[in-house]
Amino acid sequence: MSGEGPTAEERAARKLFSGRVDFLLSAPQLKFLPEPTVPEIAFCGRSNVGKSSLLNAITTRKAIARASVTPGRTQELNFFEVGEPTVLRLVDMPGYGFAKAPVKVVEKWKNLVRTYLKGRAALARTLVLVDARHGLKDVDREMMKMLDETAVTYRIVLTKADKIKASELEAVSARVAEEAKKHVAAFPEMHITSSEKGMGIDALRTAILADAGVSI
Ligand SMILES: Nc1nc2c(ncn2[C@@H]2O[C@H](COP(=O)(O)OP(=O)(O)OP(=O)(O)O)[C@@H](O)[C@H]2O)c(=O)[nH]1
Ligand SMILES: [Mg+2]
Repeated sequence: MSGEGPTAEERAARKLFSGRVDFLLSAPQLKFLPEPTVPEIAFCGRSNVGKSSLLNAITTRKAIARASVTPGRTQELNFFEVGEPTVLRLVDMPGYGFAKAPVKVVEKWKNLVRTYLKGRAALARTLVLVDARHGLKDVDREMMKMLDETAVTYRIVLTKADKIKASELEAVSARVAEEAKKHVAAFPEMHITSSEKGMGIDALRTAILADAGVSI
């Protein structure tokens, strides 16, 4: 990382996300989804990949989204509103690929997520989080395939970058980027982040605002 400070745009984005962020609602079923009044950005990824932590880092909060040590805790679509008045919503999705989840729970999750991702007009962008230590797993590929069939493009976000050496990080990101090329709906540009260290968060905030069409 260079020693340069944040750009004016990144500072403005940080200011917006440090301002009003409120938990709106938790939707365990489609009928509980809020009216699609503002653009939404969805956070998808394997259980324990760091979705809630990333949402906390983006909003400069410690625990607005529950970050758990128990994998698979987020079972609903959790909506957070940003801005005063609200300019966009962040959606914390349930994690997939949790081996211990009962089949019925997995089926319910798949149906909820698939229907939301395929049919949500307000969905501006999906972020697919991938653990930097592990790279893409088959469940991620399955998710990406499903997203390729939706009208919404997605950004791949590597998480927990602080947990591996720079050389390994380079190798994993090169592999993931190469594979992402084969997915029609994947953005060519990848994000490398650490919620713990704040790495890549400034850039991701401005990307989210651009995706949501929010000018700052
Ligand atoms: N070192 C490090 N740990 C992280 C980072 N992000 C998340 N973690 C840890 O990883 C674990 C899971 O993080 P969560 O944010 O709860 O993951 P999640 O994807 O929301 O998990 P589910 O909601 O259960 O699917 C927690 O113990 C976090 O503290 C990171 O950037 N660096
Ligand atoms: Mg979570």
